Amino acid sequence: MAAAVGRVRTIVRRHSERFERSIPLIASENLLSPYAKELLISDLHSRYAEGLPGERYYEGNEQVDEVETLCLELARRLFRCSFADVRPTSGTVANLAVLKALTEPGELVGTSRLADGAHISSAAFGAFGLRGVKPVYYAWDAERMTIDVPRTREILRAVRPKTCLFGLSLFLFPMPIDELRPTLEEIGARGWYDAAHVLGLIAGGEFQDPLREGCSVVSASTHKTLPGPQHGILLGDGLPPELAQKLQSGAFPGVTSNHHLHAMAALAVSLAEHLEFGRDYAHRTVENARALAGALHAKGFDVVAADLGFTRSHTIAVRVEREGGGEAVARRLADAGIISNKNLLPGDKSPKHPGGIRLGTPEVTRVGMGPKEMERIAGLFDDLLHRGRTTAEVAAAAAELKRGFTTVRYCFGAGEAAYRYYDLVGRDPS
Ligand code: DSN
Repeated sequence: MAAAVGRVRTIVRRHSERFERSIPLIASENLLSPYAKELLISDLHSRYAEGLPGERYYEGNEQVDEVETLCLELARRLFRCSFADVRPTSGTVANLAVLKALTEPGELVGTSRLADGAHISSAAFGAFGLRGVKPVYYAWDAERMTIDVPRTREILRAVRPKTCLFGLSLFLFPMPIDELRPTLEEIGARGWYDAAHVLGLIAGGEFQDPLREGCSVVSASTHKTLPGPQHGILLGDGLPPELAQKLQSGAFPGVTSNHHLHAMAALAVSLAEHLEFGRDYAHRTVENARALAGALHAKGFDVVAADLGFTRSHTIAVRVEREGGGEAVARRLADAGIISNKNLLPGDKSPKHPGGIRLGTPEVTRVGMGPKEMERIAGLFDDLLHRGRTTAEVAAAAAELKRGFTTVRYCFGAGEAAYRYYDLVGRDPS
């Protein structure tokens, strides 16, 4: 089996080298800082700590308690709120904890459709289905890429769900929570916001702040625009104590047994770093998204929401039917070293044939790229998809562009290698 160990190491090394040469444009991905990454291989990885600091079911948790207490303080400070729980192990697990706390099986919950950009948590085959709640879909304004407020008011008044979820995975513009707030109050519904995509932008002051706009609970993953570890978080402000307690018991024992202590410690570092560097990082991430969208538009690509300035987040969407459709284009780009994903866009005829691709700037910003590099990336798209340059030529140009951008920024220890395989033991076993 030594050969298998060596083989896994080789494959992961190849993966790391590939990403070092590539232009990573997945909107939900990012890079960890060196100080956060180091904690993922600390001894915390080997331990159990069920419960809350000071109320554990295992011995040996004194240092874990200190780290988790600090992590909670940092989360409350970064998001200017009174409640945090850092035990959900992912965004979907955080959503399940909220569903357990706020809903009962059989209830109706307001949300957006998958085809309008919602996360799979809202689907019958996702977290909603697991909790046994049924979606009530908001009306969608495909021109403005956001909820259609007047029609949604009518739907909510007719159906009266007790919980309304806001937040998307194709998240171009803030959601009209402020405008819907009077209707939520009228029908007695609680606002819940899935901030996974925009968490770092909210903290950096670049996106709507759902806790200030009337949502009482926020759930999120912590590794997209917040450049932290793969993990989850719950936030709230001024919650009634019984609701805070329900969220905590939703997290444990509801949907986790142990939480992932190494990731929680890495999250504490990422939150501290975002307090220090997050405003600048969030600003540049959005600036880059708009620059990339503008440059693609100028090269004849059908970038969604051109009349509205393309985006106010880290994400843009491009209709690529003319270039061969979402699936074919995403594959061609990946072969040429540009990593994106195919994406359903409103109006697509079949969910099996997405007409678009989704592009995000969290990672290219994290390695120090700016608007000039966004122009160059748009040029690579044009060369490959409009001008007939070969895959090999574009891959070489992408790798050349990336050569100057392989270290992380906006963190302590900035300038450290970002993609390298961490070779702890050196040789392969024999
Ligand atoms: N699937 C992720 C995304 O790419 O948006 C969210 O969990």
